[in-house]
Amino acid sequence: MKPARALLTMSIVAVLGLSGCKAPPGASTSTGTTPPTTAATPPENETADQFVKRVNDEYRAMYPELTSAQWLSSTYINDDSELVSSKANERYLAQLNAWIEQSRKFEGQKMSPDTARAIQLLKLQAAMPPPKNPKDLAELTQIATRMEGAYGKGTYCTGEGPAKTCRQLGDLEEVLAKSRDYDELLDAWQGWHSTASAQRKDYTRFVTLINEGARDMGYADAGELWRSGYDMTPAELSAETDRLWGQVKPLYEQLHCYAGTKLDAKYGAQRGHVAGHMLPAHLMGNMWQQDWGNLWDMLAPYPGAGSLDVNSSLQAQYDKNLAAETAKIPSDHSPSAMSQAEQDALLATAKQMNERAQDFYTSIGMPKLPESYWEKTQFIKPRDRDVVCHASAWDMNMSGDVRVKMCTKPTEEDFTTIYHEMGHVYYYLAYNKQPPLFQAGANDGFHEAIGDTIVLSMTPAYLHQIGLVDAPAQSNEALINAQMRMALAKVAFLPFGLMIDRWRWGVFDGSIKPENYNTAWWQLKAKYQGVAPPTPRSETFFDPAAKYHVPANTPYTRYFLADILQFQFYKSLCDASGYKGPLYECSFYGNPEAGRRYLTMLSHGASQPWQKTLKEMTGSEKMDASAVLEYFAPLQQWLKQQNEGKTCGWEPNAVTSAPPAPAKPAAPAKA
Ligand code: X8Z
Ligand code: ZN
Repeated sequence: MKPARALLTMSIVAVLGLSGCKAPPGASTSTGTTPPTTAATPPENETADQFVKRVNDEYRAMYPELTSAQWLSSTYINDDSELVSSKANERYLAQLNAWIEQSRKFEGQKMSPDTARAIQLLKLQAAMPPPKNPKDLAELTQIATRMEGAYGKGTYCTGEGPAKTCRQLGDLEEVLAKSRDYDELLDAWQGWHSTASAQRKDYTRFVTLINEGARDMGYADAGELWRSGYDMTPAELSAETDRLWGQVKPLYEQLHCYAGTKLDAKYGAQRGHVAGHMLPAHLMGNMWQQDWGNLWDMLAPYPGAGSLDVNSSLQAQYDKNLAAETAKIPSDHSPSAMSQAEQDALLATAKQMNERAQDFYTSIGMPKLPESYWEKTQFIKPRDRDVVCHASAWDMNMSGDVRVKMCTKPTEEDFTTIYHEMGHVYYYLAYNKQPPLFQAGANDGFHEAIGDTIVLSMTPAYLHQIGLVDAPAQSNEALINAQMRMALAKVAFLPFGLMIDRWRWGVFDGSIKPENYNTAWWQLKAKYQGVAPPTPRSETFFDPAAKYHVPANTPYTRYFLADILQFQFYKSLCDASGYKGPLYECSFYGNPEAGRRYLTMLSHGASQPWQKTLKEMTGSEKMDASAVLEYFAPLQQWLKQQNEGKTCGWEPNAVTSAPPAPAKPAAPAKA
C-alpha cells in the first residue's frame, strides 16, 4: 500500500499509513517537474483552497524521495539504508506536522467541501502520528525502521559448528505448510517466535512515542486516530466491526469445530496439549493461523472430487522452467551454476504468475501494467542480502512507477497474493489522477479488498480455463470441496483480522500494559480464533512482533473489513456482468462491464466518503456480511451436518497446559 494513502504500505505504512498496502502518498513525477521547495512560513493571506493546493504540490514533490528511501531499506536491509530511510521519514513527518499546524487557522472558516475533506484527511495521513518534539520524532522513526528491518532479518538457528543450520521466515513457513510431524512443527513455530522476543523493548517505547504524537494532534491515543479514518466516529467504527463479526461468527465456529475434529483424527492426544478445545497454533498450516489452506490434505471434504491442486501445477511449471535453465548451464552442474539456475527458474515462474494475474485485470478492461513494473518489481528473494519478504505493493511517485515486492514461491498462496497485490497497484493507477490527498482507498478496507474480489472470481472453472486444474466436476462433492478451499482462506481469516487491532487498540489506550503484552495477545487469540499456543508463552516472549504488521505498524482492521467488503464487491460485479446463477459459481473473468464498474469505483480514491462510493458500486452504503453468508450457504449447511453430535466451541479461559515432552528448546539466534 501507500503512505498517506501510500503510507499504508510497508515501512511507509509504519510512517504514514492510513491507506494502501504500501507506498507513501504522492511524490513528484518521474517526468521532471521541479519539486517546489517546502515553504518554511506559509504565504500570508493564503485561503484554505490555496493551502490545500500547496500541500498537495509539496506532498507530491517530496513523496518520491520518501518512497525510494523506504524501498531501499526494505529491499536492501543494512545500517545505511535504515539511516537514510528513517531520516526521510523524519523529514516527511516533520513536514506533516507543519502542515497540520498551518491548517489550524482555517478551522471554522468557510471553504469548499473538497478542501474541508482534504484538511480532514491530512490529519489522518500517518499511521505513525509524529510527536512535535523533534528529538522524540527522530527516535520514533529510528525505532520504526529498526523494527521492520529486524523482522525482515529474523533468523532462527539450531545446532553448533558445522551442524549449525539457520532458517528465515520463508523456510519456517514452509515447514508449517508441509510437515505433519508434531515436533518438527513445534520447533519451526517456536523458532520463528523466538526471533520476535527482542523487539519488545523497541515496541514498548514506540507505543509511548506514537501516543505522544496522537495526543499532539488532539487524539486520545494512536488507536483513536486509527479508528478515525472511516467517515464515522471511532466508537461507531468499533461497533461496526463487532456487528460484522456477529454476522459471521457462527460460520467460523462451524469451521473451527470441523477442523478440530480432523486435527483430533490426525494428531490424537497431541492435539489435547492445548486446553479448552482450542486449535494448537503450530498445527494449522500457517505461522499465525490466519489461513488454513495448507491443511487441505487433512481438511478436504471429499478427497479426489474435483481436482483443485493449484500447488502441484505451479510446482510443475517451476520444474519445467528449472529443466530449461539447467539445460543452459555446463554439464558438470556445479553447485553455483545449479543455484543460479534455480534462482532463474524461480524468477521465470514468478513472472509467469504475475502475467497470469495481469491477464485477469486486462480481461475486464484494465490497462496493462507499465514496463517499469516488470523492470523494478522485486519478484523473488535475493540470495545476497536481507530483505523484507512480506508482500507489498508500492506507488513510488503517483505517476506510474508502481511495483510489488515479494519473495514469490510457486505456491497457491503466493499466486493469490499476487492477485491481491495487483489490486493495490490498479487502485494506485486508477486514483493517480486525483489530488495527492485523495490518493487513497475509499477506506483502507477497500484497498485490501480490490485484489481479493478478483480472487473470489478464481473459481474452479477459471482455474481450468487458465490450465491450472482439470475440468471441474459437476457434483455436490466438488462444490463442497470448492467452498472449503475458499473458506479455509476467507472464513478462517475473519477472527484473526479482528484480533490484531483489538490487541493494539488496548495497547495504545493503556488497557493492555507492557507487563501483560503477551498474555493479552494469547487471550485475544483464544477469544476470537479459538487458538492456543502449544506451550506456555510467558512475558519473556513477545509473540505479537512475530506478525509483520506489528513491527511494521500497519493497521489491521482493514483486512477484516476487506474480508467482508470483497464479497459485497464480488456480488455487485457479478450482477454488473449479467451473471444469474448461484453467487459462489460466478467469475467475471473476461467481462468488461464488471471492469467498468470496478474502475469507476477505484478512480474516486478517497475523494468522497466511502459510504457514497459503496452505494454507487453496490447500491448500499453499509458494510454487510450477508454476501459472505450467501456465498458459503452450501458449506455452512454441510458443516452443520458434519458437526452434528460433536462438542463444538471452545473455552477461551482454559489454562494452557504444557505437553508431556517438549520438543528441542528453541533458542533464539541470529545467523
Ligand atoms: O499483508 C497482507 C498483504 C499485503 S497488504 C500481503 N495481507 C495480510 C497478511 O498477510 O497478514 C493480505 C491478507 C492479510
Ligand atoms: Zn494488501
